[in-house]
Amino acid sequence: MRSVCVVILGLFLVLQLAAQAPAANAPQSRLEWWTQSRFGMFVHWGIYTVPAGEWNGREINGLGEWIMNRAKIPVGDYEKLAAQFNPVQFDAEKWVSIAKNSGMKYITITSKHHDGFAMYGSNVSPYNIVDLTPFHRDPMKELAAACQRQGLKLCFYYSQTQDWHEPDAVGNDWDFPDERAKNFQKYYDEKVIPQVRELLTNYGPIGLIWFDTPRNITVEQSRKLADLVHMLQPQCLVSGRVGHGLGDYDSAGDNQISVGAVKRPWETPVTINDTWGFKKNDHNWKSSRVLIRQLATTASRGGNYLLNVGPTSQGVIPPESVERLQAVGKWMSANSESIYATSPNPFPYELPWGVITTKPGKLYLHVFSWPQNGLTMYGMHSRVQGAALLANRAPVTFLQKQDKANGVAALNLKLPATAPDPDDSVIVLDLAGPLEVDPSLEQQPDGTVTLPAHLSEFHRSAESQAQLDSRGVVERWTNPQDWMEWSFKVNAPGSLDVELITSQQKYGGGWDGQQRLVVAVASQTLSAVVADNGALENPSNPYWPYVISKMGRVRFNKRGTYNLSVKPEDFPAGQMYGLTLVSIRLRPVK
Ligand code: JFZ
Repeated sequence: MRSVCVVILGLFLVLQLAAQAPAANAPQSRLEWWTQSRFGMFVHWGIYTVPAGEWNGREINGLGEWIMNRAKIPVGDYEKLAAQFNPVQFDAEKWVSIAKNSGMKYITITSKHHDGFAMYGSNVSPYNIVDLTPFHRDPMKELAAACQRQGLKLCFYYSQTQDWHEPDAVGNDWDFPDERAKNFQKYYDEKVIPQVRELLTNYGPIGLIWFDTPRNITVEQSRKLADLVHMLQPQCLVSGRVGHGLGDYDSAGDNQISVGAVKRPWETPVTINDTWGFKKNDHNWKSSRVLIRQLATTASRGGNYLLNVGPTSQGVIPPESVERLQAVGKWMSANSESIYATSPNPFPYELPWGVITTKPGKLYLHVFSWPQNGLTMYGMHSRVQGAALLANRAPVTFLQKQDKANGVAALNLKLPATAPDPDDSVIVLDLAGPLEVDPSLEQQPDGTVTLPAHLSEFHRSAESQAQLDSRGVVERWTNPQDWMEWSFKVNAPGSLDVELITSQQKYGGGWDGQQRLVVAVASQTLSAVVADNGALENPSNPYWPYVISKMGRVRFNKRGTYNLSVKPEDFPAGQMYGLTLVSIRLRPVK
């Protein structure tokens, strides 16, 4: 038993190290403040907030900050918005305290978005807020001072490749349709490099530069930008979207929270409604419950949560955003210990009731779905010496059993009847020694077994199109030669219903069913066709629920380790997306 534990501990440490290894190009010290923060504010602010989603009396679909592109507004017309941009209600101290009171540790603001308009006083181009608007102030100077005073890091978003104002840059094909006439290098040398230099010279210490949409930038151009940032401010981070993997950390797709084991430090940018830049008709606000759970979930997967606000042309952060940030702040004031400077979930799989974060000697259980009869956890080999509700330190009664006969190490927590915090009640466990967990997949106390695609042994044929995306989902399984298998432990024998959980594409939309699959487990085989038999909440994206397909029922007669395989039997030809597999789920028959 002892040696098994040591091996497991060893495996766990290796997994932990891999999960936290920084990018080769980022020294640990540069990343430290950032990985400890876990939570930042994104601010999209520019002259696109004057039209606020409407052009010539017509509502323009898409993101508010993309209106120039979506409505194909000529440069000469768009430029006129500058004269109407006068954010007299802008108050840097207020913005920074809204961020700070919600628990955020840094602010990343658009210094220049794709429209090319600099939101700071630039000597490189007169196309900027100080020179062209009646406001004539430099909000970045004021934010830098307010951040210094209130102890937050200021960071700049900078669109390096797209610049719809410049004839030589990428993106504007309505004013500058002749692609061959474009000299990207000239735009890059004469605007991008000197503007990035200004941003890192005139505003004190900058936490990071959030480059975006690398598009067709070359390796040399990405590298020179990253080097320039590090040369001017060695502690300043470079975002993954600088291009060619040259950033100090990875950026997930917008509004995507990865589920798989991400090997590099990563961040997810998230909108509170559906736009980054203010749109007057976008009222699709996420609830504060969704935001709190996304923050905890991102931390449990080792990432940073960058939550966006889109202030108006008056300089006001929408009250709907402020309300929600205040609710997150209220939760953080009691629970931030379970977010800042935490390490991810030590188990390779997700738990049915919520998510886990850790610190040396501590395990934080973020309970989203409050169990009726207390909470039982398997696989905890560390001895627990105390348990309490984090928010008020109320002790939680617990019992830990090491049942060697069947290999189940169970921890039982006795809980009050109702959730103390319906958004996320955090229970903190005090560990007597180093963290030791059993990383193998096993049936959970509620009887379910979840077999995630990213933890399978995936037998891919040479012609396979399938790949694991950054969510930990297998996309484009179209090849009938590919198959998957898992091994897992059954703790409570009996009959289980087998379900296949599939997803839309990473950025939403696109789902193919009708594939016939064979599931083999415990000397039984099930043959079924992938169909839409219901929806399941998608933790990565509230707008695109997963699809449940019923595969049939299997019986396990005794405890033990089993192998389950999924093999194609008949795949329809010519599918565009193929199977997009999240997991196999086995659930006890009611
Ligand atoms: C970009 C911008 O175009 C957008 O306006 C906003 O600033 C956002 C934060 O970033 O949009 C993207 C960039 C990358 C992805 C999605 C949207 N992506 O990788 O999924």
